[in-house]
Amino acid sequence: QQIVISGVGVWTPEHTITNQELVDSYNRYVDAFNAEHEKQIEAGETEAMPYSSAEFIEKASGIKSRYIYQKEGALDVSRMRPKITPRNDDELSHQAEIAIAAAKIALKKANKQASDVDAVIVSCAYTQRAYPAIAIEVQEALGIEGFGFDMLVACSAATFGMHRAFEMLSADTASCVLVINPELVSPQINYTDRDSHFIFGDVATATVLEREETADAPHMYNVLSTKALTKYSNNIRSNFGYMTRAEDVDPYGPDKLFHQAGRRVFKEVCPMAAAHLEAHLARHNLTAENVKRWWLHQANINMNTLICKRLLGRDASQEEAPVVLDEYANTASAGSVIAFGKYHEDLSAGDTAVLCSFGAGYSIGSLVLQKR
Ligand code: CO8
Repeated sequence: QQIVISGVGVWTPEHTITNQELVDSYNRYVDAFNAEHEKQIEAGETEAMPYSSAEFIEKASGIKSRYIYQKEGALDVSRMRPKITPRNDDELSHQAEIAIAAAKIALKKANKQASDVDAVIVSCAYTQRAYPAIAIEVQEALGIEGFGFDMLVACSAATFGMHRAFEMLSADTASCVLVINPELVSPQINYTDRDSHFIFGDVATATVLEREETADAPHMYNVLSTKALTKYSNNIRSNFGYMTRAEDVDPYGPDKLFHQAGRRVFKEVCPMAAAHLEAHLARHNLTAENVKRWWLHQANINMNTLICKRLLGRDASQEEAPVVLDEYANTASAGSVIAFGKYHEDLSAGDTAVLCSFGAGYSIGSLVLQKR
């Protein structure tokens, strides 16, 4: 039976931070730190913090700006983290709120009511609590009968969530699945680290998957197949977790936030992703030349350029492999879904396209799609 993606939704926060705003705040923090530690720095006991630069950021990453759920606090040098007001247990949680906003857009695109859905997967890099599942909170708020669960797969959470939906639909354990990626990542960004302060932005994306018999929307994609790969690596890591309280360590320490060996990630993940995609296409007797559009993970412009060069033997155009990094930055697992959401309506029936994530884990997830 044919499984289709019948709708996709992208919810974008209202606040932005440009590279220059980010750098100005970080550099003020550096001045304050270096002044405060002047004596230790002179004595060689402490290293002076280096400045960040907007030019470096754009050149190294392709990022010009990013969205943030709550801007207050993130650029305040006495705080350097967003200020998010806690909500009571009987109020809708922040992450459920943005998940629902994306889900509603995806449902509308798919011509579906919440009552048509019978499974909800919330899949993202972090959930704001362990339980009850954000997916079950979303299910309740939307009035969905059935079941829901949360999944964490960092950069590949969105594709792996879609894979699970594909399998549930194939196995007939669900008839219409909502996969939601509320990537509220800003609380995990170390705004005092110039190597990573620019990388991430907040967003929420959602997709609706169902069998073709029930699907009825103007722009739908057959899922021809899925392919996943994971390989353990410490090069992208966050040690934040529920054990921190018992470990008597600083809950805000830098190792508790996102950190990475970016160069190594770049070197190791690019060839893995290209080989993975070639192998996936080969299953359908296809090569890269047969692919009309690539909705690739959006971590770094140079990564996407390199992967496309490996696959095509040349640069890919913005039309072939749309980039949303400049506006959204890296949004963990949601990047390829944003690219898909914004650039999928113009393809013709029968066109082949690929959606693919790659990153922390390491994890790679792909779907070979065909426009209906
Ligand atoms: N301003 C000025 N200079 C800087 C800055 C800055 N902001 N940052 C670094 N530099 C300096 C470095 O210190 C270095 O100086 P030196 O040569 O003196 O040591 C020099 O610039 C060059 O630094 P790099 O070699 O690190 O620079 P690169 O060209 O490699 O670019 C990148 C750095 C952009 C990080 C690049 O390596 C990269 O993108 N790699 C791939 C990273 C990647 O894809 N990561 C995946 C991210 S994980 C993910 O997608 C989801 C995880 C879960 C979500 C987490 C949410 C919080």
